Amino acid sequence: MRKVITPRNVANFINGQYVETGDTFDVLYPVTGEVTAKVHTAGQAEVDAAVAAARAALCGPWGQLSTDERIGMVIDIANGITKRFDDFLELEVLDTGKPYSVASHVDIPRGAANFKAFAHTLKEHATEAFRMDTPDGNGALNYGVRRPRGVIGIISPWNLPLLLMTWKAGPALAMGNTVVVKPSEVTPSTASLLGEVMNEVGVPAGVYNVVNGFGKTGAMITSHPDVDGITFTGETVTGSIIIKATADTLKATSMEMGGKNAGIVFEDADLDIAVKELGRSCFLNTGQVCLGTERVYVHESIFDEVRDRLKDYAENELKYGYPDDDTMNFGPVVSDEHRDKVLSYYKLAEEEGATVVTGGGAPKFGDERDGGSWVEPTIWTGLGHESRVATEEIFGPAVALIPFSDEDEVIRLANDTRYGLSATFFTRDMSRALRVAPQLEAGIVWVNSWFLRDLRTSFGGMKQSGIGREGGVHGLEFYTEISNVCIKI
Ligand code: NAD
Ligand code: 6OD
Repeated sequence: MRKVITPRNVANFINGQYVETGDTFDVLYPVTGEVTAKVHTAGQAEVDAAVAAARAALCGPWGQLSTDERIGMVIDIANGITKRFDDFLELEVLDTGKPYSVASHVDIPRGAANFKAFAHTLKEHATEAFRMDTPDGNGALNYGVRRPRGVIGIISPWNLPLLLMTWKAGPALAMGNTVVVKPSEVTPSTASLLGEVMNEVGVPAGVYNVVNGFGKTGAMITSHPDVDGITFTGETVTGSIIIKATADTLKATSMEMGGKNAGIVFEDADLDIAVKELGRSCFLNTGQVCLGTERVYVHESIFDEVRDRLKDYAENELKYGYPDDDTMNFGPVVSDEHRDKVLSYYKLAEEEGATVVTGGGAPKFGDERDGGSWVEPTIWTGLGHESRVATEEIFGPAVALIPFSDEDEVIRLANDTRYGLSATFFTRDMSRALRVAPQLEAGIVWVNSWFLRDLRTSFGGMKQSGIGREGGVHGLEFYTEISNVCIKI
């Protein structure tokens, strides 16, 4: 159903209070293009205040909590999100235009889970200890001590706004840090709302801060002398700028960036599973998932069948509509700017000689949705492995199908990219699964599935898709500092 939209104010959240600056920009509802929010831009004064609050909070009541008390508070944050589930859901849908069916199953539950999953991590993982020999025969004992890194700057993107911000804020707070968050300018609302939950559950002022704005505001955090670490998710180009910006103040960085993830369908695959999982990996969230698949190598013997079945999936399983329509599972992309980028690749694909199997344009509704940011799910054949469309990240609901003939060849093709975030392949042959998986140059490999996440596992990209790993115990490396204590006996 069409929503009646009254634009909201989205304020910064600094030292436990909402701060408006009067310098606002608009967020548009991608379903129709209407203004849904006016966002108060943070300037240097607000960023300085947020960082100062975060630094002071490290030594205040937050820093004095026992580990068990902090774990309890982090679990309260998770429960606080669940209690306000519908409020988070509504704002995420207004900012992104995604279907409720997607946001209620993916974004908001993971927002809460990201706090629960890391609540106990620091407590449950022993640090190292080594006894060493010394010339006097008495020896010495070395043991590691972990402490929070300090003030963490979180710079997050728009595709899964709450999920990807809390993926960093969850472990950061669980391990005793304080944070200054700069959400995407396109989707700032849920990060701001989380400030209310922090106050409701009694998180001390200054522990969680949000500053809004464009890259310029983000740059004030990445170059700030009082920020100890930057964790970033976004485009590779932005990541490179951020790494340079952190050099003068020598900050630790954790970088999760772009991808051009490969899918592979071997000739022995269960095609029911392959088509269903590839349908999700190419089109879920309108193709705006960093782990999604934009190039699928299909064994030549089953190429036509896979092409036809994926076409059927795109044309019959994906349904446009208003976000609250229960049968709807395919929304707009996040903005007109992003729609134009995706459509430029649709045009380029034809220039590069693609055959359009389905889609290739923008839908027309004949109603107010024609003011929104919609594109069609699109499948191409006939593109070369080295075409721009098959090598550059589109970040939309579009996939190139490319035939291959043998295993070594397809491993080489899958790895022939500057990226290395994820890969997903389909086979019934367990020996092949075990043989191929470790040869794929990707931080995350799925076999006969996609986006099946256990938060205890490592997460991150190789090559230009990322530096560092988060998730489970791996987050300890970034969110804590280890000191070695050596005691001579
Ligand atoms: P983006 O890089 O444009 O923006 C990400 C964030 O960086 C935003 O908050 C933005 O305001 C901020 N920013 C921009 N310039 C900055 C600067 N100079 N200094 C500091 N901050 C700055 O990315 P996006 O368009 O929001 O997100 C889409 C991209 O994110 C895609 O490339 C996608 O692959 C990637 N992504 C990666 C992962 C992962 O886990 N590897 C997850 C999700 C998205
Ligand atoms: O599942 C996760 O933990 C995660 N960080 C997913 C990222 C998805 C990218 O769009």
